Amino acid sequence: MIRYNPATSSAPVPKVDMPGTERTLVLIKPDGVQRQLVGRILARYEERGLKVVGLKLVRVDRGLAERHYAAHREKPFFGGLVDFITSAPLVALALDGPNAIAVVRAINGATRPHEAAPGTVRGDFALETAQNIVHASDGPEAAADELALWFSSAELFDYDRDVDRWVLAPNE
Ligand code: FUP
Repeated sequence: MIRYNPATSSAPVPKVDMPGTERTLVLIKPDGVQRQLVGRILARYEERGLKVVGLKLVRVDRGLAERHYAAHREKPFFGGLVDFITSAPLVALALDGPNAIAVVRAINGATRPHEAAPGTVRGDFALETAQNIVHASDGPEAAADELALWFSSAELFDYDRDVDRWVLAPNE
């Protein structure tokens, strides 16, 4: 089959349908904002090709923080985690792309920063598990739940980017 080549084709750019596209939630937590790392971290997702479809600065209340971390409610670190995430504004991000959930988790690195590879957000910027800079959804179900928790539908944007023809493979 002949593949569309954006470098040589004069044909209209085909609409890029993105099978396998996922949407995931990222939080740049209060430590990331306080340490003035928002731009650098956001750039990592953007440079990889992921599309920002939601973005806001939020001072989260305890109710939302407790719902977000409900899976950890019984853990000894739960109280400290909620205190930390409510202590100052954070950045909530919704990102789209092929395999976005796994791609973002790989960019962020391991939960425990001493296990995070250099080149990852946590491997480059964090030392402590309790202050590990970023959160990202860990699967499709968590992503759907967390996106609904953090963003209203009016805060999420579906739009095309011209660059997508250079980032995303066309449909077979
Ligand atoms: P992750 O999905 O990488 O954010 O990791 P977890 O869901 O396992 O943990 C959520 C958050 O709980 C971490 F970002 C930090 C905090 N945590 C601790 O403070 N201590 C721990 O031992 C484990 C997690």
